[in-house]
Amino acid sequence: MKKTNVISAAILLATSAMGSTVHAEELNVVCSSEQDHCDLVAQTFEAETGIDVLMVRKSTGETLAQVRAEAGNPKIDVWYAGTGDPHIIAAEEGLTQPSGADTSELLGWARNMADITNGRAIGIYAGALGIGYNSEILEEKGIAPPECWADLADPRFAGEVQVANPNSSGTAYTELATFVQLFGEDDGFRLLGEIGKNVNSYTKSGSAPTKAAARGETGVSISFMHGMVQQTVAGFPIVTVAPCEGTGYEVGAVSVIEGARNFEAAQNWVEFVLTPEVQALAAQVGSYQVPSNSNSVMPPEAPDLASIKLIDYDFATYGASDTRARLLERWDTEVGDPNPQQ
Ligand code: S7P
Repeated sequence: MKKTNVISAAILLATSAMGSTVHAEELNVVCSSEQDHCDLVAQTFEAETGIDVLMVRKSTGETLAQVRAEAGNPKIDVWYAGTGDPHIIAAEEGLTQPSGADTSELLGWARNMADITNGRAIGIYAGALGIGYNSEILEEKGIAPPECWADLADPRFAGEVQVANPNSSGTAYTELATFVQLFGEDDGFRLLGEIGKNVNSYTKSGSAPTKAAARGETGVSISFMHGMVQQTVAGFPIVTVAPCEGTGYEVGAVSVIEGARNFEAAQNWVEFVLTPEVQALAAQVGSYQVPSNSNSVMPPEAPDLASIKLIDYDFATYGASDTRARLLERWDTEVGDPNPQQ
């Protein structure tokens, strides 16, 4: 079957499973994955349904801020992709609503996201957090590569580490929550502060540090491993490290906004992005997360989560509004970004 036919069949199934046909002609989406991943999914959805997609790309923390600001009068219908914690927070705050999508084909971690949020957020992919380094830069400077999170606090990495700001970035919030779960809260913050002395810039978006490392602008990045693999596949000298202490991971999610003006189209979007065929599109543009549909093709480039020492990430706790607010406040006070980006 040709790819478009497969996707058409998936859409047909998705819409008929909901017992509805497509009436809306417009859908407003904020997408928190990479721009080309967002564009490909939106274009495919438009081609299959005839619904116009108006989409902007925003980091996860920024999207949560927008959804909160627009509560009661939302301009967005769907929040697609981005780390799960802020999606869980939006659900907890009543800012999103259940889509009614069928989750029976999804892997356990994706259904867990739906369970925690009473169907308001559903897992679409997973990815582990790691360390990336530019092997040419480190070799040129005679710096021994990192193997562990704790290595990044070593003075040999002075000015060489780049990571995003957890206020705007879901990736960096995953890092913060991972450190707290791995090392305990006080020691986790202590280590974040020590690494902070080596940080040259806190970026707004979570994937920016690895792109900067690929361009040779920084020696080391902290981000999701699939973004590092993307740069390696593209030919850059980026090496991906699974930190020796273990690491955390994200479950990327999709949510329908409470009060969405185009609810039916939003439901169609959710069904669409849960299909194996649409999830498999991501790898075409170098997005190598692990797809949540058990029938989707696993990109061979995707980091093998089973071979990485993963913590049992506590999504219910770290995806709680008060936990995030408290940890971010502590991060601002004890770690902090001396030059916050607007
Ligand atoms: O690039 C894809 C990805 O790593 O980005 C998402 C991330 O949450 C969005 O970026 P921010 O850190 O800027 O919020 C991940 O969900 C996704 O895997």
